[in-house]
Amino acid sequence: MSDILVLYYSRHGTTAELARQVARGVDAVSGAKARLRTVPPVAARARVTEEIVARCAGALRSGEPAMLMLTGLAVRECGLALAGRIATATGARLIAQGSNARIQRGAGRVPIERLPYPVDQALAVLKDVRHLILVGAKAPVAFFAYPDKPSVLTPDGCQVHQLSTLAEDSIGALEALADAVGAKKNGEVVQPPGRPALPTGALTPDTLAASLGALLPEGAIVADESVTTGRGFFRMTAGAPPHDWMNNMGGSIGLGLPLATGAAVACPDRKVVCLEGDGSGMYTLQALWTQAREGLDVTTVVFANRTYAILRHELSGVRAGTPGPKAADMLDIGRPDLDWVALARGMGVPASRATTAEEFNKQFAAGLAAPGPYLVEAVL
Ligand SMILES: Cc1ncc(C[n+]2csc(CCOP(=O)(O)OP(=O)(O)O)c2C)c(N)n1
Ligand SMILES: [Mg+2]
Repeated sequence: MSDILVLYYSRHGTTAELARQVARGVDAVSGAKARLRTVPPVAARARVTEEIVARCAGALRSGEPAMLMLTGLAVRECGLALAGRIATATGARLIAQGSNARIQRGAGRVPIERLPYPVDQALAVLKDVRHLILVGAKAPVAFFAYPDKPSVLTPDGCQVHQLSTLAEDSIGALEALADAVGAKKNGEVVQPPGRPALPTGALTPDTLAASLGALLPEGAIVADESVTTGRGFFRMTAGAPPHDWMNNMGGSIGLGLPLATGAAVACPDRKVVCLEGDGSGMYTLQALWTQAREGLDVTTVVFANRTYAILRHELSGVRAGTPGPKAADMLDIGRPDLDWVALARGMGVPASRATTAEEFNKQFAAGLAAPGPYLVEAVL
């Protein structure tokens, strides 16, 4: 029988003793020999050079339109506060990368929008920028190559300055840049509190956004795989009480439900809200059973538009012509329609179906009020 390795962090004095106990347990149960190893401390992030900070400060002082594009630690509360001070001092605009692992947002924090996914919208946002300063972010490019549209989203004549990479110390870099441009402590403009009114009428991406904005609880953790339905969710939730927002980072699928499950395990004292596309949700719906079994406090909303809407948009974006019946059928997830209420209940999660904004408001609020998992199928 091979040895079993027990890894532990040695940050606390009691950890080593606990790890020894675990190892003795492993020995007793498995008959194997447990070996103990400490996990090496996480290496400090590399600091950026003074030259880079000076170059970025020069760009900000040039008088030409500048923008900071942020991600990683720079879109947590403290990074955003520093970026906000720099914006106040220099007139630079702020934007987050299109995908961000975790943004801290809501009332009292420096508000930030993400670079839009659709190429035309992204081009419009970046059109006048002459200096783009990347803080942990990568230079923006289109997700796909579309005929007659650029892949590089920055306009001609825009200089791109990399203040810090994702692996580097973005917070230290922002502190140094704030000093270099004479940004004032507490000079940042923060988001005032404000919620939209509860929406009425048809259930649409806009009314869903308003309902989220009206009801999102303080301290919520949002796991967002809403794909096309959620593109306007940021605007309507900007003034909600402080919360964390986690996005899918790329072209993978099925992240939302397990991400919400993990967040609820990690933070049992916070409400987790999972925003899930119906197509994406089908890849990992067994996470609902874990939520039921572990009594996890997750309210899931499934956007039942009965289609892979994004792939329809992409097909027309690459000018593939009008899809024939076979191609169209590949993008459709009806026939039969998925019954998310039955799927959720079948895994032990109480659920209901909303077809109007009024129904959604009531059911989403009920889900939030329940201490365990709940699922709302929002029929679009
Ligand atoms: C593993 C994998 N398979 C397929 C895809 C292609 N894909 C991207 S988004 C998507 C469907 C998203 O559908 P849904 O969650 O219903 O959101 P909607 O587009 O309807 O808003 C698919 C199939 C992918 N990105 N990864
Ligand atoms: Mg869909």
